[in-house]
Amino acid sequence: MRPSVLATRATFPDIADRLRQYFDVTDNPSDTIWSPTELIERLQGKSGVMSTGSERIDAALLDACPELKAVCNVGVGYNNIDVAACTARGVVVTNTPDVLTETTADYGFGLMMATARRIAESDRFVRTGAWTKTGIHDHFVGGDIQGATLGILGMGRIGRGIARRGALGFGMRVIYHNRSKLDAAQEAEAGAQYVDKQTLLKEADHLVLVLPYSPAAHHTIGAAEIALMKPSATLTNIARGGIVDDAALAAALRAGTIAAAGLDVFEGEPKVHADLLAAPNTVLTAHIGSASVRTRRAMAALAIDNLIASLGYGPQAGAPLTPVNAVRPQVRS
Ligand code: 8YV
Repeated sequence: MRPSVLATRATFPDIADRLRQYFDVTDNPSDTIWSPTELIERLQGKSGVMSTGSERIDAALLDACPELKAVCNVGVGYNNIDVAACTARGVVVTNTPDVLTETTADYGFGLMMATARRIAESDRFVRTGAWTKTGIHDHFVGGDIQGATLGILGMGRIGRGIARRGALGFGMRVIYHNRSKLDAAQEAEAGAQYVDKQTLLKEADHLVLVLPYSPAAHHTIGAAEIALMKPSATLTNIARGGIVDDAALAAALRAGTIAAAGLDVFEGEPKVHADLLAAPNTVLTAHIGSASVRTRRAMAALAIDNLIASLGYGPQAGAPLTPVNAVRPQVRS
């Protein structure tokens, strides 16, 4: 009997067809967001799931779905998955790193630029019809990128990509803070210099957050951290909601503690804090850092190849391409 798998969100049909070569597939063409109970119902009898950040895979779900053997997430981040609970139950977990690095670094850099140069704010102004004269001295003046200091918190693959763009493309001084310091060769390649967190906050003209979410990283940036930043500084978050205390950020933006914020991720998204929605000096986007057609297709393809391999089938049988835990699946074919 062919194993059954579940794809929780609508994906590219031509790529998803590959799954049907090996499995009976239940998918979600209408892209409905299922409640935890609905998800558990749909996972009954399924050996594998192609999941996304919208679904929480925790111990309670795993206990209710004992046949589940593989959780293959579409996304480099996997804070929606309790990896320890999966490992303890022999469930393979995979993610989709690398294929999204450059696209997401492009986006982080672009959001930072849009924020510093007030692009969205000016766009909104033009649309109101209130533009009657081309201003000179105080007309949407923002912060420079060229020659400014770029601060990066979290220096994984995407952080290093953003650093390279700043150092090589825009002549920025790039400083970073990370749990571990890069080695000299990596620092030279990224054009970035390690500093402590306080120095990063104090010296960055534009601070970009790219660290993974974990409970320990909750509210890494709150009122106290924002207070250390320059009043002219910008803050860009492409990491995860919850890394920033959104209420504290909204208050700081209103008070002029910092100049502006570019946010692609939010606490409790897709809900957005009302004070952030109301703040003129924000650029708010809908968690689209990796959203280029090529990259989203590559992410889906990688997640599908991981699922096939994790259930012991296909050319990579038993050896998922990008595993998160060390559970080794049985080979079936
Ligand atoms: C995904 C992301 O779109 O890769 C990640 O971690 O945040 C995004 O690229 C999101 O996770 C959807 O699952």
